[in-house]
Amino acid sequence: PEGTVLGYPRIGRKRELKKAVEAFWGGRIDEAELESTAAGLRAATRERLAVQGLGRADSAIPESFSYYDQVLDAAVTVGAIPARFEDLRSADGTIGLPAYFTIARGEGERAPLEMTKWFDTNYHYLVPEIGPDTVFSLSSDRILRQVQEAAQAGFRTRPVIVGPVTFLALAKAADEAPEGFDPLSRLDDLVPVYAELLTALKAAGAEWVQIDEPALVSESLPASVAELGAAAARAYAVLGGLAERPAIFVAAPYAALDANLAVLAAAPIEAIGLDLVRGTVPAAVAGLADKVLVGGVIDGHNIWRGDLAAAFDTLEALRGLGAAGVAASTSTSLQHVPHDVEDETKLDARLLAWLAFADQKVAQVTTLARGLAEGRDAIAGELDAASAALADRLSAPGVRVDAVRDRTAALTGADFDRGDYDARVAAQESALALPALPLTTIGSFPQTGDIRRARAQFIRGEITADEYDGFLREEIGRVVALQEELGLDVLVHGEPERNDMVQYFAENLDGFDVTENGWVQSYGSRATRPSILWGDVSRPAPITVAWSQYAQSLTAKPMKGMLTGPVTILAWSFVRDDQPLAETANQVALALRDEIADLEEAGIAVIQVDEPALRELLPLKKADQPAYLDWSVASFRLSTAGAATATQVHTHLCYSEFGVVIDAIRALDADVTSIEAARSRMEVVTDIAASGFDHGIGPGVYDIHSPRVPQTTEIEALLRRAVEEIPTRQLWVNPDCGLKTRGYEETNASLRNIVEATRRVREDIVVAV
Ligand code: THG
Ligand code: ZN
Repeated sequence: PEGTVLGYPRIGRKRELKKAVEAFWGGRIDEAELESTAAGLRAATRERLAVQGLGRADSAIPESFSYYDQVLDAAVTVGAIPARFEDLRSADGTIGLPAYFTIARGEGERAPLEMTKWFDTNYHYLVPEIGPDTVFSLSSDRILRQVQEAAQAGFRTRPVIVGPVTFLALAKAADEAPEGFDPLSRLDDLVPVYAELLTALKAAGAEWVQIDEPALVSESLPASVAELGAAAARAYAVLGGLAERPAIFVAAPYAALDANLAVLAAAPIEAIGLDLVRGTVPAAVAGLADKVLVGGVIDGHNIWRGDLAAAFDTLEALRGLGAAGVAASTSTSLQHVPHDVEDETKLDARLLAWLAFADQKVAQVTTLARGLAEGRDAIAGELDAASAALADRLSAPGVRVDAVRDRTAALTGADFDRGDYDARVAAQESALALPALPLTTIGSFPQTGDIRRARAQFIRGEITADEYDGFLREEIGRVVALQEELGLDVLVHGEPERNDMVQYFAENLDGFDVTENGWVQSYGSRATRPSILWGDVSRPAPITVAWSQYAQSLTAKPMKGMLTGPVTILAWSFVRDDQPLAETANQVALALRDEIADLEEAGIAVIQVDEPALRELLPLKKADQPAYLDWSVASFRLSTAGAATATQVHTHLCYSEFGVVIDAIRALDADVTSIEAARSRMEVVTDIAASGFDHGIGPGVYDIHSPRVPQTTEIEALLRRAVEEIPTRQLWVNPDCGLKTRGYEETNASLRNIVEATRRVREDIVVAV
């Protein structure tokens, strides 16, 4: 076919999959009912894709469903599960749905697979654990059954699976593996199982298979690009050489394939997928003459309708490489965008015309495919309509606002610099008078059913703004009283007024809109609704000030003002693509800078600007990383550098890979940084100490991602390890992350233990001094 997409959202336009999966976990529906809901979603997807113009019988429709995660799907298909879950296999060795979910979510003392970011997206996958003794064997026929299910409904679809190189490149060494073990060393043992799968897929009626190998584009994995290429050459020599197999389409989304294009071109496969949104049309290489090149010209990462004529030009340039065929596609799976613009009823019609969610992108692909088949004239109307929408977008009110642009244009170096750190420490010490090892929390307190109910009632108009306001004030009062009773030193108001730490700011800044139904899977059954940043950003009025001021009025202890940083606001939104991210980030930063000034004016002396997503947008290509770190760090500094010397600026970062960004964290120049550390048993403090980091640091002592309450002795041991490696004057005590997803029972017990552990460690410090 001349057009396809690399994958489609799986959660359902009304999040039907989330609801069914969570009902199954809760015992409210049985496995058969879950299977039947999922089959209904798959059927609806095939039908939908066919209606948008993808062929029913030519393998253009991907079979890309997943109950939880595509990497877990691959692990279960090839039987590569950790030893601690082996007993969950059925008598015949297969891994059923309940076992699949247990591996994803853990059970009692059996930890689940670790979760981490999928390339440079906001999607999280489950990390396979591979050791020297991991046995690879086909352990699930789910993908075969989906191909057969499609055939029964009159479709010939194209099964999609994460490829063997990417699977191993993303895996971590199993606990029992020897030091230095590399999962990629097991490639030759894994490939035969993929071979068996391909042969079975052919027998099940699949004419094509899509094997996703995004690892081949990444320069940010433990294996080098050359090592990954060598692995791909070995794997695809075997798979391509099979007598009985479907045609093989290897997709390489998320960035340019660069040198590994030559590897795939030389392999005995039939089609190669290129990301031509992140990458450009490559130079010709040997081996293309018998390949189909699938040009990923429609952005799978973003929701803009975009420049369709330019996309068609790109496909025509791709034709110049002399491949056997060229097809139109998306740059990545559409799992990263919501289902359908048609489900938005409240967005401005003008904005709607600029957008393309998954269904609209499928239609764009089929338009381009028609152009490839029939010539440019056949689609001139569609190309012109897209160009007109783009022109309208560029000239629409709010997209370019002179006052906002004048302000960013006038910035100078001094606007990014807070001044001498030692002077800040002295001023803050006398302003705040905190004890050694000051105790604080990251910001949010549990979002109880009562809070969510009140918000829903307010949105539906069932309670008045005054009633809702009163409810929130009461909630803040309770949270402040609790922290005083516990004996924390720097308090927070708990953020009951926020649904989501990005959406809340998007709702209160100009230049953004939020969606009603624009859900995108984040991990497993969880999703977010990324906001749409479409115009120049400014702050029409103070956002958080009244809440912080009210909370401060309830206590003599310092109350922390709570903001989300510019990089995270960008990372967790769909961002305009018509100007450099650096420019957009500076606009957001200036809005936050104004908010900080207003917080100070209202008497707030400690202000936290969270950047949990700082690591997330790091480009996959090494050459792009320094520029990214420059502008991202600069935007944080711009947001905070207006703060007074005596104002203590905090930041918080969630994920643990600090090695990569430690220099950037230092460059943020926050007075205090809190980070995740409990799960790694404080190992990260060694990196911090070794890096010479000399500002305040709060390595988390409580893993809030688990319902477990840490014991006092355990926390005390973590703190003592931190005290050994990091000077006491730098150290803060806090949980790993916000408490939003926890219940009050665990929160109270855990915080009480943290306070007691800190008291014990403080005693020894005082004695030692
Ligand atoms: N906000 C936004 N993006 C994020 C996070 C966030 N991306 C990364 C990380 N945090 C992802 N983590 C989660 C954790 C929980 C949920 C989603 C992403 C979650 N979502 C609810 C659900 O799926 O039921 C819906 C929440 C809602 O009603 O808005 O629980 O914190 N922007
Ligand atoms: Zn966090």
